[in-house]
Amino acid sequence: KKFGRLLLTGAGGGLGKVLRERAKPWTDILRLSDLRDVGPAGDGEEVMCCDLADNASMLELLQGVDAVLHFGGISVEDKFVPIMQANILGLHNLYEAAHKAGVKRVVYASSNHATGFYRTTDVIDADAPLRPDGFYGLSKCFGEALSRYYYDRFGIETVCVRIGSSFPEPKNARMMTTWLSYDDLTELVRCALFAPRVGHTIVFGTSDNDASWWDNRKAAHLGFRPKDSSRQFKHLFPDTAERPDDGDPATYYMGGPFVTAGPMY
Ligand code: NAI
Ligand code: 15L
Repeated sequence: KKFGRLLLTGAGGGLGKVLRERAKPWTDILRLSDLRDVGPAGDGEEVMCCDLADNASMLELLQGVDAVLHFGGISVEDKFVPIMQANILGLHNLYEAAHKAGVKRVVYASSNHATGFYRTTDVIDADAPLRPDGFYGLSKCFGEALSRYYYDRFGIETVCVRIGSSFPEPKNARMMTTWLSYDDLTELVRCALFAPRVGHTIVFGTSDNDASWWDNRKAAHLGFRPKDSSRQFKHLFPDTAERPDDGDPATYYMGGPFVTAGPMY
């Protein structure tokens, strides 16, 4: 199966660039959007740059779209107002426009920071109560609740991917647990897009790392099987298995440095 037109938001960002390369086989036309310039449209691409917070532009952006990979927005802790614009108002604009355009499915880049205030000694699944670690995490909680509402009200399916840390390689000891390789990200997004029935699903996005805080059994219907593991980078962070509780909240909360970054006023 292939989509006619797939929209990728955040196409100029770290993960957007990865998916721009890899989403081509899934669609006849890949529509790219971002606030920043994403360069000219290549083969099978369309470029329509706009601000997620601009409702009129978003109505245009979603026209003719079958499914959405929503990777745009503020991706780190920030002051409330910019987060509200991009990630809260932006999410509302996206789903209102998606509903009007008859979009069937959205893959939403949520974040582990929706549950960042759990302890690193806990193991949680998709039904654990939300415990955001800042305004950014709160905005992801809003996106998860909003997408739940649009499924219950209008039947738009969404897979909320609570991405751990998706970078070429783990950057610190915490990321040995949270790392999601680009190949596994691609496979997870593919599963989220093409699994027959997803309703409203929450899945944690990590590779098959030796340590994990997250139990994905409730997302088994996606059929996602990670192939990579942070194990290959063990030499970079040899003391990962026994990270001492040194009294630093960035060590004992899952959200790591995001817990200590905020609140920002
Ligand atoms: P990024 O910051 O590199 O990319 C986000 C893109 O969104 C940027 O190109 C930015 O210009 C665009 N953007 C920001 N505000 C916008 C607005 N108002 N209107 C339109 N576009 C706007 O972030 P990255 O790492 O690529 O993450 C992509 C998504 O995945 C984000 O939603 C982020 O929260 C989420 N995520 C990423 C993780 C990671 O490890 N990379 C971990 C957890 C979640
Ligand atoms: C996120 O949500 C961020 O978008 C990303 O930049 C990483 O810092 C990641 O979480 C993380 O928790 O490592």
